[in-house]
Amino acid sequence: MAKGQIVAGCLAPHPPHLVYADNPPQNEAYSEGGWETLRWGYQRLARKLKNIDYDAIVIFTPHWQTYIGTHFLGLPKFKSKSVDPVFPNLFRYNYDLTVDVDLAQAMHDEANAEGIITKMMTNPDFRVDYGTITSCHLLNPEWDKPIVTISSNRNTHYYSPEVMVEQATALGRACAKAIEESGKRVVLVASHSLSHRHFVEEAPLPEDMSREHIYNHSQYVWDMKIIDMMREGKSREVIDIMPEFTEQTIAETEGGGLIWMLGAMGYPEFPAEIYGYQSVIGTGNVVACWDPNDETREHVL
Ligand code: 2X7
Ligand code: FE2
Repeated sequence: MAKGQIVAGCLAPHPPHLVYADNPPQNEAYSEGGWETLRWGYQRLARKLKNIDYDAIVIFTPHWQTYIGTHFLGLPKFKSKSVDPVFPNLFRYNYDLTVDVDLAQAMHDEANAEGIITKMMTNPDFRVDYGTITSCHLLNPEWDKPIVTISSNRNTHYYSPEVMVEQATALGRACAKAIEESGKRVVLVASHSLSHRHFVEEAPLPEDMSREHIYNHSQYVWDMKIIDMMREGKSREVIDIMPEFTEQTIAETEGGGLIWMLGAMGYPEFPAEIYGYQSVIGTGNVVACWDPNDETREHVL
């Protein structure tokens, strides 16, 4: 059997606004659009993924927060309605998704061997978080690939951003090993924004783009710094600076997604493809992809 491999790594933010703005049949709310810079970027990345041969999407989400250990979706099917607790007006999404349980179990076992406390989620009534649904919907609206969702243990808050770097790195190493041994071709997804200060009052019409803007210049400067480093292939430096970035911008990197993904990919030294940057309720969001294949990697933006 050929060794499995990571065929792409995506940084895929999950403001539910982006699904709301797309008006897919699964979502109950109706919008007049909005946030096109991000949505068109996502559409371009989704087209790229269609041309890559892969077996499963593995996604790490900060909105499935676990306080004891790291959990993995552990049943072949999950079907329910995902409602954003903060924006139920925008996001009530009926999902029916398939899980690659073998891959989830292999990652669980390897993580366990690394000394990480782990658990398989086998409650059929478990409601999948909106981070998973939003990023997966935007990257693969057809939902024609099985997924594995990995929860975010609250290391940053229990301990510190430095402990998060250590734990998420160990988890990335374990997942990479499980993928290699599985023989599968896998797309990794870190589902989160960058800087995360946001508005505290919603516009009367959420998709009114005259109300959307960067919330705080310092946060914007930090985001641009991180994105420049991604473009320059400095992923190790991105991780080195992550504790400070996370503290200064209360970034959603606190959940560990990017650390996990770049660690699993062996800290790529090639440039990330950048598909778009835009604020959503003032938070900083970039859609980016690390394509390890020299022949298909593009300079997008
Ligand atoms: O979860 C989110 C987010 N990360 C960013 C923006 C808006 C809403 O929800
Ligand atoms: Fe979020």
